[in-house]
Amino acid sequence: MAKNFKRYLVTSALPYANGPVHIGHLAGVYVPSDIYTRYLRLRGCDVLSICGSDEHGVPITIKAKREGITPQQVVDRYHAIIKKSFEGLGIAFDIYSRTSSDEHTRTASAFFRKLYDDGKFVEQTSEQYYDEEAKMFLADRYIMGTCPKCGNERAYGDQCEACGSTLSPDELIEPHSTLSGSVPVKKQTTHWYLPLNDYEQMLREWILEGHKEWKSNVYGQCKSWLDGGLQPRAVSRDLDWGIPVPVEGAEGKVLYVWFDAPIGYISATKELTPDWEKYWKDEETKLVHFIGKDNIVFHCIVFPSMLRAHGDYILPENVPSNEFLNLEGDKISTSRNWAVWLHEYLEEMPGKEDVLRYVLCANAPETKDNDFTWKDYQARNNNELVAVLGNFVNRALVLTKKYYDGVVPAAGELTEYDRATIEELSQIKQSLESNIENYRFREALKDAMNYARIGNKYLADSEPWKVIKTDAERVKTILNVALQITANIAIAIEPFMPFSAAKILRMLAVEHFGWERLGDMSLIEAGHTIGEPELLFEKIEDEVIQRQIDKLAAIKEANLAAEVKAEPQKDECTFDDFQKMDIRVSTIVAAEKVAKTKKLLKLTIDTGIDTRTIVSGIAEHFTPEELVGKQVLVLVNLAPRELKGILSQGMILMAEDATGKLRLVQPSEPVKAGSMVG
Ligand code: B3M
Ligand code: ZN
Repeated sequence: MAKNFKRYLVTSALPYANGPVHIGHLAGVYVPSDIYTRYLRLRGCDVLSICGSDEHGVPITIKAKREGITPQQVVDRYHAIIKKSFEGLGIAFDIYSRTSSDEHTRTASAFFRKLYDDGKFVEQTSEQYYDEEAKMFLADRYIMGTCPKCGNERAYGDQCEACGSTLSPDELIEPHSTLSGSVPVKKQTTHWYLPLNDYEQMLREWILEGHKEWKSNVYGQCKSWLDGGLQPRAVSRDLDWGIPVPVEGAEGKVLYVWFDAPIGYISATKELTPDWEKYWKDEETKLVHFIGKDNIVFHCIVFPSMLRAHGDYILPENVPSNEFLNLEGDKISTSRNWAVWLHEYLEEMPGKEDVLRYVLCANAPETKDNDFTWKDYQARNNNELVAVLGNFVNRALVLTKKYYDGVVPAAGELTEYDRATIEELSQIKQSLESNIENYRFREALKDAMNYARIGNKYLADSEPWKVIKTDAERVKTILNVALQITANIAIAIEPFMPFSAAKILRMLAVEHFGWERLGDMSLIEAGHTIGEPELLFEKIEDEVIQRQIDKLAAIKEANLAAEVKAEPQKDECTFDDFQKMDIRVSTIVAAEKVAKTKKLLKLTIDTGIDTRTIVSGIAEHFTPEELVGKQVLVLVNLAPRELKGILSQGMILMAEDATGKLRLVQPSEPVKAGSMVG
């Protein structure tokens, strides 16, 4: 049963401050949560939107080690980049905080302490891997070894990235510490566990019975966790980065990052308002967590158990989570740099904030994984934003300027067709609202765009540019209707494309309207003078897109090169073996393709000893023209052999790069032909 809420508390997953934000994060979490909160604000609801950087955890300490800086330096750098880029895209959080803040340390410590004092934890001692050289316990990510499933020698203690298996450190064959390289030993350590099994019944009733309306991916994951039976989960770690466990004798132990991070939502709300408790502790607040699908268990099972164990807090009403967005057919990956990074996008595509917001929403992975491609980005911009939305708004404004010097004409009597159009428009609002309220943002965006589609059709059918010659009065009505539709568009698209909504209002020279005015066909009064029309969106040319595609191609090539492992060394040879080879600097004097073959080139070579012919299988790598005049190294005493009826006397030395492309091996400076190599 739909419940009426007094206020909303919207949280967006706290991004790890170990890298910038990319389009996958945006499509999965931040664009949807921003649409949702902007909509609620427009409706005049009491809503807070909370986010911040997640600054603890092992990935941050690993990044710091790798770069030779401190974890604090890592999080300072990325917190600043992430915060600024969110602002740049118009993601309007009420607060963007960070889990290294004092308020958070206080709040998370107090939360732990209360559970501890109330006896909600169980203490357990277990054996864990310890690095005797680095003198510390090893987080799973700090242990490497051979994957028992696929034989990859660089599998981590929690996962093998080669075959995707989830592992535990005990499963690794020949484990070693990535910190010192030494073989870790098992050592006893004590930790605090939250017995999730104690909350199983509560979770079953609350989710499986009470929230059947949750998205099927979220509900399904919860069900399979619950059906599998819950186990106690450690809420502390042996690590030197994080919030110290606030218990005596717990030196060297910190709160597990997934214990402290969700409490970050609470700390940030506290920082924002002294009134924070009513958002967290009053049943009339609707709490909604926007998250990525890899965070479902923490937000639906672990955090609610923590909140219940504490006792004072409400539980989320919904936990909308999207699937993953891929990029040009490949999984987005921070470590492989396979992403479109928000801060780079904002720099390289200035003024195109709404284009990205639009594309990521129109193509959001709401029910299945989806793919972002630059071609699709271009097509959506050119065919939808420019051709439909921009075109309609521009025609309405430009014609008003042209015929009436920008003064809004009064509408005369409406025709049947006008009425039918207005009727069609009036149908949209309800669907738009219900789609947003039920987290179907793609459909909602289609609804919002429908105002422009209908407007476009209205102008195309009514042809004011023709009618002006025969019935000037009628054109006044047409343009009045078109301007009312334009103003409605400014309201409807605001949650999705706030920059463009503001621009339309500026061009109309009117103040901001609230959501309740949506559907009103008298938003703009007759006699009002509009502002200067400008293009709402610009066509994106092929070159601009090609630059982005090329950038990704370069990343792919670099990744490939990094992945290719050098061949193992060949069997030993003696100095005499080597001496037998006669390698000479030579010059290619002529080159031609060998007829009826794809791969062969016939080369005429000046070896300094003689001029001879070599047939080489390199026609797919070089054109004859580019070879002529080049110096190369030639093994001249290789036994001659016949290829396609041509006697080949020697072999040209080549190097193969990571992509399989051949390159000539040349002296760094020109050398006299015939010079010996050795
Ligand atoms: N930092 C995980 C992530 O970025 C995490 C979310 C925390 S939400 C409390 O996938
Ligand atoms: Zn594996």
